[in-house]
Amino acid sequence: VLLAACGGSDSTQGNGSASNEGGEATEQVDSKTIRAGIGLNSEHPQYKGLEKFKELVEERTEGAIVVETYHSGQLGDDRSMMEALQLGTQEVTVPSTAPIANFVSEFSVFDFPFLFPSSEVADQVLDGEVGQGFLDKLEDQSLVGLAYWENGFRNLTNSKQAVATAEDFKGLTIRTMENDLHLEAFRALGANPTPMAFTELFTAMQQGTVDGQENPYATIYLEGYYEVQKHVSNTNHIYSPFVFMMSKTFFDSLTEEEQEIVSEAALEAGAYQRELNREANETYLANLQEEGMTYTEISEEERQKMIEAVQPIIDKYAENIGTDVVEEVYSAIEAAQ
Ligand code: TK8
Repeated sequence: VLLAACGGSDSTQGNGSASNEGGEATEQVDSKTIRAGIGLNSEHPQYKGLEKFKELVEERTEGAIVVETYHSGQLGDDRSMMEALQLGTQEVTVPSTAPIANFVSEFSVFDFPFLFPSSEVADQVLDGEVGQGFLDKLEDQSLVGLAYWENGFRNLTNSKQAVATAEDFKGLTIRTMENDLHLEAFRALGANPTPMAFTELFTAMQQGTVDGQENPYATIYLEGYYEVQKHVSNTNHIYSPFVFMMSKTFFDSLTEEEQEIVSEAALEAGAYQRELNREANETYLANLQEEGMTYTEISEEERQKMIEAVQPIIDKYAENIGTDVVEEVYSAIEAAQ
């Protein structure tokens, strides 16, 4: 694009009309473009975080990097967007860790049921050395992990029956993320799990292909699942982190200064996103009830039964991932408490 005297007039000569310096006026302004896509809609804190990232990057690079934001799976689902990053046809996405495990299997550890006791503990583990170690593993997959954001604690909804006990999972057809650990954990609970991309979920519930799903309250409310689901329980069975990642091809094409700017912006936008997300996950349970959903609390006793039901799956995956890696995560969680 040839631009004569564009926005950056303060950095050029004072009376910068197009006529006084041909060289300047016809200089090619090739700003680099980041296409950043996510699965959730524009009301979700995930998108607010992306908008914050855009604002920070465009301001700090003075427009040398332009960020285009896409929500609601406009560019694809978590898996296909990661593939696009690998191919270099998309620059940024922010998937849940569950689909990431299909690229780097160790990521499954973060999806161990009942692993993190709180968001704050998760922050410490993910933002510390252990979390960084996992981000580094993405590089082999041509992906650069820049920050952990938050999806949050997942809760079960369905259209059939209020779920109060471990027994109540029996017979429910539940959509899970595309991740074997999730699949096996729900099977162990007695449910009938069906892995599916997030982008297909609403229709699947609407058409009754699945009875239920599990996601944090923010997603359940902001995606309007109360329109097609009747019951919600605070199963809090898995804490889902998001990973803000960039195409390695693109990251490597940036100057060192630009790399620092995008890295810092991903972290800062992430801190903002986490804050909004926690507020949202706290607020929206009430909204779901206002919309007519029944709410059932899981007793400590029943949660314990759920923990026992999934323990063999956790043990199996711990062995597959490597007990040393898993132990590292466990000790970091302990140290954070
Ligand atoms: C959004 C997904 C979603 C996740 C899921 O792209 O698939 O259920 O919880 O929020 O990452």
